[in-house]
Amino acid sequence: MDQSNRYADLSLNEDDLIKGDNHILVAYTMTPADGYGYLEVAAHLAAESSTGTNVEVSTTDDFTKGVDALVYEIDEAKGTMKIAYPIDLFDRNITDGRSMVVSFLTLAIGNNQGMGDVKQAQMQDFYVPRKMLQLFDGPSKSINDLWSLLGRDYNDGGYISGTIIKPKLGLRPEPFAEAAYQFWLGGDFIKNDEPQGNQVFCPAKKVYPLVADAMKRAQDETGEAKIFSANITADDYHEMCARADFILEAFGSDAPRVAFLVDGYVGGPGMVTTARRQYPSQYLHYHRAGHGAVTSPSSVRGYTAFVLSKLSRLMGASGIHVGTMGFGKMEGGADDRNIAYMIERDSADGPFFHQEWYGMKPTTPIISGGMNALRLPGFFENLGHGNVINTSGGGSYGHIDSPAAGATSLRQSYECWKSGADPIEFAKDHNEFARAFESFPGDADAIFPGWRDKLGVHK
Ligand code: CAP
Ligand code: MG
Repeated sequence: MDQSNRYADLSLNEDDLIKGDNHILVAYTMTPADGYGYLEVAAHLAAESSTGTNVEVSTTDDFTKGVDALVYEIDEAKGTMKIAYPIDLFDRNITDGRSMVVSFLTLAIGNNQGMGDVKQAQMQDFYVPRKMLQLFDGPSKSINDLWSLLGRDYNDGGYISGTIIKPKLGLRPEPFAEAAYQFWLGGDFIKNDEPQGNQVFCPAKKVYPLVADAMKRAQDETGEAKIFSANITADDYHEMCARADFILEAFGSDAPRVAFLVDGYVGGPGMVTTARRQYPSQYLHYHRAGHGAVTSPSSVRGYTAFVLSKLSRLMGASGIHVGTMGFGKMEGGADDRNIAYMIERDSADGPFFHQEWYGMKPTTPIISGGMNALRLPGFFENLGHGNVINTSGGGSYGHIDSPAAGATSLRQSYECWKSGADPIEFAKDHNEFARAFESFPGDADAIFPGWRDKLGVHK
């Protein structure tokens, strides 16, 4: 049934909708299934995403029609469409009247993902009006708080060198804590890997006190503050809180420098919000493991990595993994820098919509995935700055000298880029950075051809 007479109004003007401050706007790529018209399917998608179904129902009244989502733009040639969602459609907390991301997802990317007349539909961007933006939690802590905890300038603390305890699984408590200590002798920030939690061979109640002791010893030895991002991901709310409470108690006076890691894609907005609202004093680290199922460039459904990152800021993630923009091991490209800009700035352009954040705290771009000291300079050059958290697992524990040398090589890599120095020349005076070339010879060959002769390194 063609519902475009009700769920489409192509005369609507986007600037007017934005001025009206009463609609969330969403842009999708969409291809109708064979035999269906473009506007017909777009309108059906709007119906199913708001007040309708596939047929008219007798219970609809005039008020209902007043909150219809409306298709206001289509470009059949490009395969894109835009829907204006009245903000009153979205669910509000009965506890405090605020908004919830899960309601936005249920409507804007819910049933419309499985309709028989849609061949593919993927959310590319969305715009949140100020009136609605103010109802989302947003981050409680940001990179500024980490810089402060690290004793740096609150507004410009620069690069945070980090790692992930590797191997991903299989370490028992003592070697786990030792791996942490060894990295902290050169680096700032350590995270649990995304599946690390309370494995039977590495009980949380055994390992976290040892990691806390490792942090204390590394701080004493280096004279520098250190940060640990502890994974509190769990299906159950009470389990999450039990983990968080135990970890904070285990770290004691160092607890302010404990961030909480949540596997936010597989856990969902509810899990992220549990961490955000129950532990607002801790930096909230959103790991996005699994997101590729919907965000991979090969996907034609769900939403993009850009959308996921923007959603995470609304949820209150202090930082989210944004990929390595073509410089690491995961999918992504140089243009993904717009993801970083959207979550770290107060005003930014997405692929379809400009967004003002009106002072909502920024979400830190967290850079991880196959990174090492050799790959970082190109990354920083592409992004244009190094005010990020970088977690290099292989790039630290794969350094041929030590995890601490790996950590130092990351820091030196940032200093090299920031100073504008030539990396080969810089390596001649910075041993850990130079040894990264020998640690990752494949990368060295690809990024710095002729490095062996220039550095006097022979096989
Ligand atoms: C990186 C990592 C990260 C992924 C995340 C891993 O380890 O810990 O979880 O890269 O990807 O488990 O692979 P390495 P993204 O540093 O050893 O590669 O940040 O793109 O979500
Ligand atoms: Mg990982």
